[in-house]
Amino acid sequence: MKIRKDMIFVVLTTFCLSALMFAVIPIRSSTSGLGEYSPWMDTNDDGKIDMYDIGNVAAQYMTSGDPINKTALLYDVNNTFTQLLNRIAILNSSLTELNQSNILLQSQIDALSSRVNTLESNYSTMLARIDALEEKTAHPLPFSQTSTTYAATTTTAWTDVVNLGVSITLEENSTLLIMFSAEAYNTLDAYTSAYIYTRALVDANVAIPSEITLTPHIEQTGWAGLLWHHHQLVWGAYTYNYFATAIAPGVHNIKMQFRVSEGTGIFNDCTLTVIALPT
Ligand SMILES: [Ca+2]
Repeated sequence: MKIRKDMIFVVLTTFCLSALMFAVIPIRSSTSGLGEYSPWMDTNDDGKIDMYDIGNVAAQYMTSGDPINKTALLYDVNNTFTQLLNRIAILNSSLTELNQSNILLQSQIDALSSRVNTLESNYSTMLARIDALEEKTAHPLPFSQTSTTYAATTTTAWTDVVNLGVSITLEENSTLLIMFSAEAYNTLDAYTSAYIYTRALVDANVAIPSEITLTPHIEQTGWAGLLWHHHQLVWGAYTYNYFATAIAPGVHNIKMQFRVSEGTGIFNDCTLTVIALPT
């Protein structure tokens, strides 16, 4: 009985090997040559064809079912792979279009940001103009004034009246109205005339009408042996208006100057008022 069992095993094994070879040959013919490794026959996927693979086939001996068309399966796989490649290509195309749309969108965002910046700048400019208009409404005419209690000179050269100068800030071209007043007299009481002259300066320019004779004196003809002579007037109140045209926007300095023909010119309680009239 043992001999018969061994014989049966040998016969079954030989049959299985033969059946496996006949089953493998058509498949290998498309993937591997005779005697070469075929992954289709490697049932346990260990990289070699050995008894384990034969055992796996033998274990399925005499079973039946629907056979798999491996070539068709390969075609299906290839077809699916091709479809996947096509879909990848379509996705790549969509991705490219998306990138282009993103670039366009970013460009539009940049342009919009630039316009927002311009609007913000214009808004700031508008606020500044509103502030300027409100300031102009509150103070429609720029003006400045000052005063001093005493000033004197003994020179015939132009001299600044100490503490009788102002600065004014103009927003537009203007005519300046310069108003000066003082109590004054020339202390020299002699046979010669003694005057006080004044003028106004806008920055380094002499305001219109240049110098004026501020203080008068009395001329008296001779009688009873006296010569023709003069007398000063003691303390008189004087005022004079100057003006300067086409004064540009900006900060300007206005001051009074005086000089004498001789003697000593004295000012008390002087005022200087400057009003800007936009032109
Ligand atoms: Ca194997």
